[in-house]
Amino acid sequence: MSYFKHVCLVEALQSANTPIPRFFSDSIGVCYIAGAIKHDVETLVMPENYFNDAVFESFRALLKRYPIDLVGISSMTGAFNNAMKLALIAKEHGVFVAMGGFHPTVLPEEVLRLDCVDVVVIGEGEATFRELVLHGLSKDIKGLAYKDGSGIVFTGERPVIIDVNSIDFPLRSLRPERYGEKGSEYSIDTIYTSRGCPWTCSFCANDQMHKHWRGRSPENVVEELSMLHDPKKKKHIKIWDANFLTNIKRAEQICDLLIEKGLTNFKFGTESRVKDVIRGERILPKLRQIGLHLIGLGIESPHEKTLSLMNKNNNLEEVKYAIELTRKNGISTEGYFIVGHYSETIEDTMAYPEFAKSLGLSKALFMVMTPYPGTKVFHEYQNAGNIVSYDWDLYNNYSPVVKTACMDALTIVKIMAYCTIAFSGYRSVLRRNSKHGILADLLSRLFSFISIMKVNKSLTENEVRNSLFDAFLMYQEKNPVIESEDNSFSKKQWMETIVISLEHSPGKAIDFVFEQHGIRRNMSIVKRDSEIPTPNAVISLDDLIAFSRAVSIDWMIKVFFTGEILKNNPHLLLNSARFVRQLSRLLADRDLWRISRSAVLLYSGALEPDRAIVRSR
Ligand code: B12
Ligand code: SF4
Repeated sequence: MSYFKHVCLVEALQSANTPIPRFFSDSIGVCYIAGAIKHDVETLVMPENYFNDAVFESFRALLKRYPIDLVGISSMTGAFNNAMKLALIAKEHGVFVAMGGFHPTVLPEEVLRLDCVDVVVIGEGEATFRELVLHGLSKDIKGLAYKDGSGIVFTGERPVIIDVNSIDFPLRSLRPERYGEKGSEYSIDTIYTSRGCPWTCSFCANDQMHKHWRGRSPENVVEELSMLHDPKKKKHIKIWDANFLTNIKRAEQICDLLIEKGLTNFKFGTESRVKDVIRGERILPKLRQIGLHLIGLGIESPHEKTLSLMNKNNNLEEVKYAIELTRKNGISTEGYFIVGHYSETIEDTMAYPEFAKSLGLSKALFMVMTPYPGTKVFHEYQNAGNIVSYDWDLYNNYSPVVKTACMDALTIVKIMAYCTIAFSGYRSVLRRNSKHGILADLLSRLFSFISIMKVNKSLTENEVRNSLFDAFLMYQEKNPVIESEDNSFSKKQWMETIVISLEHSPGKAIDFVFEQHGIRRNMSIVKRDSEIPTPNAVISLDDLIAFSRAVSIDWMIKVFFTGEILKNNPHLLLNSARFVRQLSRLLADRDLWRISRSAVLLYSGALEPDRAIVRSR
């Protein structure tokens, strides 16, 4: 008979969720913990609603409904304040609280300073948590830290799990319904085919938790995938191993088995190291065959010196070659870059987007250097006095918590915005054939830049406005005129020059001027300092920020999820019962109406700026 019998597990939400669907968590970490104890307890539950504050209410309701005697909370650093809230709620109900995951593993003393946390599970939690459930708190269970009368007790290190095939599959069925799909049926889901990583990049906390690389056998992986496979519904499975391609032979065997068993109705995405892609050249066609469509590569910087300071163990030639290989094999690549390295200057950093473009990446994400506790960069930046904030809510890769020798925190944000703007380019805008098309395209780009900046709760609205505007001015200085790549516009002549202004405040604006000369088009960006009202379409940055406030991240996540599921499975729309259900759900969504109304106002306000005045009255 186990000591704890009624367990609730919950992954604390990141305080700031980036609106990038691939990075939304599927709570797999806690599903692993659930898998380890599923036969030992009478009650095993998880609260509803991952992506908004309703999780707290749902958690409270579970604590009232079941006789929960143990709550297990998972926390990364950026989620720690939410983890604390959950622990406080559990304590209000007098429940024993265990916390695990990256943040408590690295900073157990800090976590145990809270009265609402009873024990920290350090490292991989399956075996440790199971022993805790079975026997209750004991100094004989390795991998725990807890308080006793005289201070904090560390029970000794628990080694990582060597036989990773022995780990129970994550108990996906425990997850609550998410946008109409039950926990084991998620169309967008995560799998780990290995644990750990053989490398030690200076900014990564991997070696605090999962340590060296251990791969599951191909048979074991394919058994789990066969449970996820649905011939009628294409699922998007993220292979979120630290490095899926560490063992190429193993990856190839996984492909072979999937092909042999006909388990190929998947859309896979994964992350890898540049060198592993090169080593894996031979199997790229097979990876494509099983449905791999995207590989994320940590490129980090276009400067060799920085790469070597970060212990990246690859050079820029290899980066170019790896991307060429994936392109040849029909696999898209997404590059991750970190802005705010050591002694890189503003000029050095402004080279990022040009480099990213030259690589032919499908997407590039520019993030800011974030020194997660326990990493090498944490100590380096701390020793140099360069960490400017220990507010864990800001540890999300988009809010700068450091300064460098050459940039203060706000400059780092501006440069991040600059990189995003400069990478995104304007060639697609130039393909639009009407003023309406151009305006809609520009608005959606600006909205996505603002949405990423919104994650940064340390910025005031004024700072968001200034940073974005300054980033455009920096872009304008470097790129006063952008030419269309396409030269086939003779049949679709713009009738006139089209001008759209981005207004910072009265008398301070940037004009985007679109011109057509025969078969070519171009866009010039011109700074304008004049209070004389312009006859052009005007996008007010204030209106845009107000609009982005109206659209919650939670709502965006819902839209992205639904969009992704339908993109992978257009036939679902043809299923009339499902279609009617979807449609009626959509029409009943009040937020949709509210947001559509704000979007129409923003759009029409841009076309006829006077209407913006009417609206604000
Ligand atoms: C896969 C991965 C992701 C995935 C999945 C993340 C997720 N939430 O599950 C994706 C791509 C979505 C992702 C996104 C982000 N990630 Co990430 N990611 C990783 C990666 C590469 C591997 C992690 C892994 O192997 N997990 C395997 C699973 C089984 O482990 P686990 O979830 O940690 O759970 C185990 C233990 O932690 C423990 N445990 C966990 N919870 C609990 C709870 C209890 C009660 C107990 C007892 C035990 C326990 O037991 C579990 C089973 O062994 C690591 C780097 C690395 N190589 O480790 C970075 C890493 C975890 N990510 C990190 C970060 C910062 C992020 C982002 C915030 C970045 C961003 N803004 O985009 C987002 C956050 C997204 C989110 N909503 O959670 C940091 C975390 C550092 C920190 N101290 O917080 C890491 C370490 C990378 C780094 N920079 O150092 N990430
Ligand atoms: S960043 Fe990637 S390659 Fe580097 S140590 Fe972390 S998981 Fe390994």
